[in-house]
Amino acid sequence: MSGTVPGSNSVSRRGFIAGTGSVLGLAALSGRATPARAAAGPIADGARVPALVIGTGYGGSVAALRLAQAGVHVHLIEMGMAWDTPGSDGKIFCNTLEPDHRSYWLRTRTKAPLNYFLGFPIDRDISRYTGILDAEDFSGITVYQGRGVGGGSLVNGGMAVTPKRENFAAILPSVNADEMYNVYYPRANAGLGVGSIDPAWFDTTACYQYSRVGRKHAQRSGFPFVFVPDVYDWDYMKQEAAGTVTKSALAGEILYGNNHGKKSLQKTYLAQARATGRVTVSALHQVTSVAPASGGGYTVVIAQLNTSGDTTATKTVTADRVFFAAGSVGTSKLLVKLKATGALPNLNGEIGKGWGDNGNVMCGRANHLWDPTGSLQSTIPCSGIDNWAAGGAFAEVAPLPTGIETFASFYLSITRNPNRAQFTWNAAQGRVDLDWQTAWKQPAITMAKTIFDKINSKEGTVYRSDLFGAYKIWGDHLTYHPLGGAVLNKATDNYGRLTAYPGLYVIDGSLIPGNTSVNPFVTITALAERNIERIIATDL
Ligand code: FAE
Repeated sequence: MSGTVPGSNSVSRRGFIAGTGSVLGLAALSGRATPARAAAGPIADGARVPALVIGTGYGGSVAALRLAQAGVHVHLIEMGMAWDTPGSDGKIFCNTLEPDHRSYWLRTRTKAPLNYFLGFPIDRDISRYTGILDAEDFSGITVYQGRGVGGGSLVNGGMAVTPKRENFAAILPSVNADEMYNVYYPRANAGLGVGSIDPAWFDTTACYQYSRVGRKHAQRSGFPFVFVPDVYDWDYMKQEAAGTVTKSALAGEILYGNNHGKKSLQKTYLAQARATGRVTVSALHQVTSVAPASGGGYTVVIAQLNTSGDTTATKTVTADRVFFAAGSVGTSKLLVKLKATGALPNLNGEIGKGWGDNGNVMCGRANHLWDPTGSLQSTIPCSGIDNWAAGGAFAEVAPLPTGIETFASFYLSITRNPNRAQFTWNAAQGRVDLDWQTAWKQPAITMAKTIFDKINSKEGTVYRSDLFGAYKIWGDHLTYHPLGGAVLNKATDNYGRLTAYPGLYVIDGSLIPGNTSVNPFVTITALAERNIERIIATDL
């Protein structure tokens, strides 16, 4: 048996992957995978395990799959829900236009990223529940994150962008770019099931009228317009448009989960990992402490949660190795707290530093009446405007899927904002703070304006001022792309090892120093593939 799954040749030389894993994995990459067979779980109090992974986003899923293929039994610990059971409406996920208790993590009112329309607030009351999208407030910024088995892949737009090679040295300066572009980016793209829209369909389908208007305006101002790959199943979307399957992207589903079409990690890396039979997942389990155990390995304390967010049990387990994959914010908060409170005092002084927002800033433009963007808009963005080299901005042409004609063009810009923040332990409050300031978004706004001031001037249009408040143009209060806090080759060695503590690793977006020049999850996945390969080869 060759044991080869897409993009896994170097791990497969160990010959550990089960045949069923290959079959399920390939099915998964079609986007319509049968759910992988459920593994045993949740983790038992007092257990001793070889490898414990904190978090089930991109970094955690890559670590779980590759460790399991190498013969290691892996326990994935996830604070969010499993998201595998339909609610009373028969659906697992709720719609962006009709948010219910499933939408937000422990909030009693929604906190939509775009929270005004025509100048009026659109948030609504919901019941408190361990919902799928966390809008985590720090001073000066709200950080949006996915909560559940699959992490950010449950809520994100699926835009799967490999940065331009010429920008890579600024993204991860200590990493060999040849290896990344020859081996790990291709492996990540294959593992994630990345695909591209059919350009002929793009040119004719009603649901991308908004993108075509974006293309026209970009090109008339001389900006390169690019198609952006995605993990959404493009064939499924065509069938949605044809009315032959249940609609998801064309029915407003995105921020609170897609019931169909999107190849989230549940259908790709995690399905393959579970199919090895060596991976268990404990949902609604939150790691609160990691400290050296007296007999070797690490004592991990885990709070088991109910759907109100209350702790119903506290479990203490011992793990030979612990992988921090709780996302940039989750991993940084844990490590900063553990260093400051004496659980892991020898973590180095770089812990908590180098955090950035990937330069995210949003804006809308008001088009003329002869430039409608369409009442039917696919929630999956498929295009961008590239002004990175000249102006430091890459702007996604984003949907406004309201169901009515808005005559608005909407954009999420990723900019080269140089500002970096730090996480610190606030002993008085018993929590971790982030010192980001709202004014630190100004460079991002200036860079985004290099695109949109020019387009507005060329088209004779203006910015929308009704989407983020009454008379507020810039969505500068948030990020979707938290990065950094445990930066590679600073807080860790060049492969994510926390060297003061053998057997502790960081393997998620916290390794990346604040910016990826494009949407980040392909880079997070590729870096995790690189690091876990080295760790398996040398540490196990
Ligand atoms: P992540 O995926 O956040 O996974 C971390 C997991 O750890 C989560 O499931 C947490 O619930 C869990 N966790 C945290 N703390 C604990 C704890 N103490 N104990 C147990 N579990 C814990 O991390 N990126 C793109 O490239 N393209 C896009 O189109 C895109 N769109 C986005 C849209 C939205 C609305 C959002 C919020 C994000 C978007 N992103 C996008 C960002 C992307 O989802 C994000 O960079 C990755 O998910 C980060 O991957 P990590 O593995 O670092």
